[in-house]
Order: sequence, then C-alpha cells, then structure tokens
Amino acid sequence: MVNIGLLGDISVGKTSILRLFVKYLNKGDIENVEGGKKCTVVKTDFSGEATLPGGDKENKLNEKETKTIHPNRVVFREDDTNKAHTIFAPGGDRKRAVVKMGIITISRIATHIIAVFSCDRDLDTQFQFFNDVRFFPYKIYVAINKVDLLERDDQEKLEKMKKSIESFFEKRKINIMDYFITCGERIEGFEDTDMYNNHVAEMILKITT
Ligand SMILES: Nc1nc2c(ncn2[C@@H]2O[C@H](COP(=O)(O)OP(=O)(O)OP(=O)(O)O)[C@@H](O)[C@H]2O)c(=O)[nH]1
Ligand SMILES: [Mg+2]
Repeated sequence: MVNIGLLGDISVGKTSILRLFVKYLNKGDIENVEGGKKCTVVKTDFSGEATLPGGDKENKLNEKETKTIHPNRVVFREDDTNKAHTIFAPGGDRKRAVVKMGIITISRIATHIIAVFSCDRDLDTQFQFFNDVRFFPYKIYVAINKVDLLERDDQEKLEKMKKSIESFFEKRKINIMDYFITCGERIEGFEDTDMYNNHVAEMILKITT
C-alpha cells in the first residue's frame, strides 16, 4: 500500500489534481493512459474543502471559490492485484494553524511525496511553503502544474524551472526521482489538454504501481 501526499503552496492545483484523478477512475479513462490499468475508487473525501463566498479575496491569487482547510483524500484499488492506495491533498495556506496541522500530518504519514508547483507564479514564493515542512523523505516527485499557462510550448522555461526546483531540494539533501508536467483541469482552447490531463493519471500510477 502506498500513501501519496500532494504538497505545495496555495492554489497550485493539488485538489484539482486529486479530483481529476477520481474522474479518470470513474470514467474508466485510467485504462487508456500510458501504463494504464483498471482501478476502482474505494472512497473519496473532499469534505476538507471550504467555500469562499466571493472568491479567495484574502489571497488575491485568483478568483477561486474553494480552498482546502482539512486534507482531502482518495482511496483507490488496483483491480488486478487488489492493492489499495491512498492519496492525500492537504491545503497550501500554511499560515492558518488548522491547515498547517494537515500539512504536517500528511508529510509524516505519506510514504511518497509529490511536490506540486504552478507555472503561473514565481518559484521563490512557492519554495517558502517547503521551508516550513519539517518531515520529508529523501526522495520525492515533482509535478509542474498549470502548464497551459506557460507561453505556448516554452520548453526553455520548463527546463529552468526544473533546474531551480532541483537545486532548491538538493540543498536540503532531497533527491527528485521524476518530474511530471501536468494540467489539473480541462482547459478549453488548450489543444494539449488531454495529454497533460493524462499526465496526472500516469503520474499517480507510476508512483503507486
Ligand atoms: N489554468 C489552470 N488552472 C488550474 C489548473 N489546476 C488547477 N487550476 C485552478 O487553480 C485554482 C486552484 O486550484 P485548487 O485545486 O483548489 O488548488 P489547491 O492547491 O488545492 O489550493 P489550496 O488547497 O487552497 O492550497 C482553481 O481555480 C483551479 O481551477 C491547471 O492545470 N490550469
Ligand atoms: Mg486544495
């Protein structure tokens, strides 16, 4: 059994990634991605999501309508082996005590961590989130999310981001096992949306199976 923790700064897309993964399982699309196989949702818990009337004005990052207070959670099972795995997505607003408690709890119980970053914001502020996480494995995975917000196919920027992320974690003696470039939402008008949505499902399967 694998416990995955999706960790990252406010609004990088952790909850969206979790929701998208559930959609892949429920619709059966999970069988059609690279390394795909039949998996079944055992349990979902998105009760940690709070509605923000009028959007998240406090953070002024975007007009999103919900934010994570308590960690969201999905349990799924591989049909062939019958193995069950859990994915946890705590909130990113570490300045709130209850949210921070969720981050600390998940960082301690997760056997595998995915550090999630967003392409639409500078990395330095996103790194600050990880300075506060004390319990961390020596090997982690990285998801670079919201790839649709990059200038069209800006490979150079992506490579630069990977380098900065690598050197940030290297200083903390943490190795990155793999990078995944993802899109956590269906973005109308973004022609590669299917491919980068698939990367979310492929990432979770690669780590768990
Ligand atoms: N353009 C774009 N928007 C995205 C993507 N993934 C998520 N979003 C949007 O980003 C906003 C934040 O998404 P969430 O999934 O709530 O982010 P989060 O990291 O769970 O946020 P907290 O738990 O509050 O820290 C929402 O408005 C999403 O619709 C993506 O790949 N591309
Ligand atoms: Mg969230």
